[in-house]
Amino acid sequence: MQTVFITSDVIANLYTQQPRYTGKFLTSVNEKEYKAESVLACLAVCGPLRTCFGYQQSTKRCRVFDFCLDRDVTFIEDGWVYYTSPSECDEGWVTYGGHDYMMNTTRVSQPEAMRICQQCGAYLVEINDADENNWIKQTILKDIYCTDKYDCTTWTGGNDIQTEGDFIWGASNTPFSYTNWDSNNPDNSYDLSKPIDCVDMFYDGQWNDRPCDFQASFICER
Ligand SMILES: [Ca+2]
Ligand SMILES: [Ca+2]
Ligand SMILES: [Ca+2]
Repeated sequence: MQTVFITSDVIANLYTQQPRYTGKFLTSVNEKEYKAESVLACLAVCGPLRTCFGYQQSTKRCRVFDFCLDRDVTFIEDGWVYYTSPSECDEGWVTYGGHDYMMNTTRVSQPEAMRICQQCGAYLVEINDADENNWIKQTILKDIYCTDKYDCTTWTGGNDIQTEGDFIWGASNTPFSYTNWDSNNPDNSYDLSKPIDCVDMFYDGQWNDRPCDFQASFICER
């Protein structure tokens, strides 16, 4: 197996070699492959929008991806070395029940939260049963508290945008099979000037409906 060393400070500062992908074939829907004379040339092809790339020295092939995930590793292919750019997506994941979760405390609208999760190869959290809800409450929401619980909520991926009162999980487009609504919610009421069609969670793990442009923390799941 060949080893490609990072010879440039530029690469070293922007990207980290990922030993777990070395010598593997990585596939992803967003993959593109190019000829590149060197790792540096490959990086140049990547451009600033890519978060992951691979280079095979012997064939001078370069593959670029929007992101690299463990589940995208398909088979052994000697000589490939992969690099990923350190980003918000790399740290803070906690595993439960075969899924990873990451809390992001930046307050954004629900559509923006969905976009950020997607960028990390994940989706805005979809809560499928009481166990998952309890775990989120006890682990991810455990340090959150505010006097008015409406002030410090966390987005889930739920909405009733399509049909009022029919709640679905946005990423998988599936109806709620489990719910943990707060006793006064969903009330489809808050600010009557706009639709109240997105679902967030109070710190006690109960759910609420509110306008999708409200700014809240959010949890990505993958
Ligand atoms: Ca889930
Ligand atoms: Ca609604
Ligand atoms: Ca509400």
